[in-house]
Amino acid sequence: TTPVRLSDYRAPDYAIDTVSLDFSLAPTATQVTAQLAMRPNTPGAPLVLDGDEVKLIAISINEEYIPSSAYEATPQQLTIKAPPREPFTLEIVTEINPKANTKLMGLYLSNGNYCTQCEAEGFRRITYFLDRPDVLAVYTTRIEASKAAAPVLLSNGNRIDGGDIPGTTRHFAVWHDPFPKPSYLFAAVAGDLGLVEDSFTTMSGREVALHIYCEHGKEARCAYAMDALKRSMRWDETAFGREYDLDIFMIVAVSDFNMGAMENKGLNVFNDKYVLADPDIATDADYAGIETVIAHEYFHNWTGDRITCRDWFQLCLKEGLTVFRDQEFSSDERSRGVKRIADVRTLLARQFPEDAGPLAHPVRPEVYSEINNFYTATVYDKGAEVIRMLKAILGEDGFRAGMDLYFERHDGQAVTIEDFLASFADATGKDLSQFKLWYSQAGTPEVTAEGRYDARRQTYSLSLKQSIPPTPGQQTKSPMHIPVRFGLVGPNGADLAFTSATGGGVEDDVIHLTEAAQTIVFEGVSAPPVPSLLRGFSAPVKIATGLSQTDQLFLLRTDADAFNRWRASQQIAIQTLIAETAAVRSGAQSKLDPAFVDALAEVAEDDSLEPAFRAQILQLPGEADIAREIGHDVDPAAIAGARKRLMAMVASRIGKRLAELAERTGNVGDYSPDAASAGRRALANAALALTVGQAAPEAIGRVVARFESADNMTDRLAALSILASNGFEERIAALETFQDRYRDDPLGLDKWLMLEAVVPLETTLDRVKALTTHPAFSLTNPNRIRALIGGFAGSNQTQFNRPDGAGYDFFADFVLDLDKRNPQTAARLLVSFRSWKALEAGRRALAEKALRRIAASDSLSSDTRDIVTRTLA
Ligand code: BAL
Ligand code: ZN
Repeated sequence: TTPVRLSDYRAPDYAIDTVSLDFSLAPTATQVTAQLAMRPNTPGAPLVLDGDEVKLIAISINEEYIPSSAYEATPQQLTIKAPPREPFTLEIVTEINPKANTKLMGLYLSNGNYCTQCEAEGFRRITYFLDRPDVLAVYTTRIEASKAAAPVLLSNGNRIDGGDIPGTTRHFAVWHDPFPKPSYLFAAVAGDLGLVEDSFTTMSGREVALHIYCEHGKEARCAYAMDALKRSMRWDETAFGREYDLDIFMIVAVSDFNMGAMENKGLNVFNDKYVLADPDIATDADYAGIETVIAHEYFHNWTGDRITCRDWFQLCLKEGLTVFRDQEFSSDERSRGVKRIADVRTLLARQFPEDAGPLAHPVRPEVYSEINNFYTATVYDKGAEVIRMLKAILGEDGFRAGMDLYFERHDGQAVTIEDFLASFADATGKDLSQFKLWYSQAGTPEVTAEGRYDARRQTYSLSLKQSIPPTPGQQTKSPMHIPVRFGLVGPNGADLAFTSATGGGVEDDVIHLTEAAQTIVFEGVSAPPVPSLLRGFSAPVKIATGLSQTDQLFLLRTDADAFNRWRASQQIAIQTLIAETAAVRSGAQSKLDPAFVDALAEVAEDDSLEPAFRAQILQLPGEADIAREIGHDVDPAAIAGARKRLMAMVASRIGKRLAELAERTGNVGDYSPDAASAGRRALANAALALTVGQAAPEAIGRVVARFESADNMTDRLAALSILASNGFEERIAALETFQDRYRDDPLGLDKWLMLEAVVPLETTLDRVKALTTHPAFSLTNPNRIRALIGGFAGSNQTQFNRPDGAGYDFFADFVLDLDKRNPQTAARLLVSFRSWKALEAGRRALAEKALRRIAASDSLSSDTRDIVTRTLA
């Protein structure tokens, strides 16, 4: 495939004002009749429509069939050579095969129900179309199907007609969406589904019907999603002044879905794992995930649907912004400080490695071969960080004024990052030209800080430097605008005042770092401070503060910023674990220092702190976190060994205290998914996980007892996860019990598959291989694949990276096979190799060999071809 470049963007030659679709549904031969009201922007230009595996049945212009010499049709394209120069109606009849559609793009069957996924380029698998986001049309959709097989018929907008078709066993429904939209937001669903109904009154007093559709029998599991939806609708009114606009809002939960969910106008389609919850099947984290995804898709109604992207390079325009909005929503609904820690954990785990490896790309990429591969942590999560920085720079009021102007100016349009930033610049009078580099320069900026206190002058000077490492296609970079939120922590733990700050760039508690190097001199500082920098993680950068462990322990105990207390604990742990990894590799004695472990216990037992925050402090960096920080010549076995030594020391030194803490925090009472109860469970489970490092029978027994007595999925899974992730013998019986309990429940079985895959033992590879033929597994369901294969490659550092390369070989075989059925899911799995260049030489060579074997296949999809090529480059 030829790469697509941002610089080649051209407005479309034709506009499509209205689209009238008529679906006659049948599993293997669905007929689609599309009537398009076409208007030439470039009269006389050939009309080139996109297609993908569609069969053309008939074509007419202004109700007259056109001769076959007037057009060229392939399954990938339909070209009308000389269309009318005046507006005209184009009618196209196509035939598609939903049953054979294993790519899960376009119209497909999931558990016998018809559903669609059109973003990014799936609509062209339904009919020939100008399948690009800057072609906005008003859609009317008629769906006709067997009444018995598909009593429910849904599409975007409001339902305007429907009924039986006399003399047949079929019926129909007609939906009309008055809001112009691009084809990627089209959706249709038909099937036999259960329904949960509710309603919402908007801020202007309009009544909106809320419908959630799911598999029959699962209705009771939709209650939390419905509640989250209503809270999201209210929040968007209060926080952004955004009101819902149709008479009905629908969510459909399906079991086969490539992504988390999809924001189709008025008809969101969801992966069922982001809708269905009850205490027996969902963990606290699942509940939080449902809340976030429900909110995210709903918020897209304004940031994505009402205002959409001009082209796919602008994906972050809707995704980064909408992730920011869902993060803010969850922060307001839960604990802001703890939510920030959780979001930064995700950013560090997913985006930082991407930015540091061969797949690095800017938040707004400038070239792509396959757009499906750009639904990345960089576009989503770093994209959200960019919005957060914009808010930090403009302030609360300036940010809101810019958002208001953006909504006012661009409602109903398909726009760019330039349009977005212009709204903020115009609303606030600020120059955002340097800030804009965040959209075009890839790579994680590295900031160093050095401070010096002058007791005689009572001054503190802080020198900050920034540099951005090279990334593919970008060797040199310019300094960025980095907002560094800060405090100068005095000896008693309170922030010190200062009378003035010279050297540029300080506004309230933010240093605006805009040069490659900047020295700020604070005057009137009464005592030597410990600088607390990047509070709340105010910018997605790496920072080297040069602080001693003593200073970091001081921040851990006293910093007014909860985020930086957490950050200090992680930094100390990471530095300790890096040193210990080196010790393991060189066969040296343990170098672990107990001071940090004692501080951990102190914070964990501090009842003045939120339990959820203390739980975060107790979650020590995982093997992947350590690997990321080491960054090169990574030996996963040595890292695991170092972590094991630390866990052993933690258990021996503070295990008893933590067991008691778990005991007194763990019994929360009847299960409720609220943030406070979830926080207490998280603290108890995190404490329990740190008691088993010596593999003492008593400690393991306590975990087994917790597994057996758990009355909710959170505690059950937490205990089972301790047994599995430590490879304890006791896991075998417990995994068996768990599997049996959830025998008929795919979402429960996913958790089981995942835990089987993360056991850090040599036997795991064979176990995973065997499980690919287990009845609970399915080669066509993305959730099963992500649980078992994704769990193995993404969360089992030692066994995926086996020194003999057998983990890579198995994984490569699996990806090659999956690529034939579902290229999008195969390509996403393959991203597990994104850090292969950072491995030590032996594993690196074996990983490269597996990647080259994938690359050598001549039947790769464009999705997998793109990932493997860039990964190897
Ligand atoms: N637009 C794809 C799914 C999502 O980000 O909401
Ligand atoms: Zn989104």
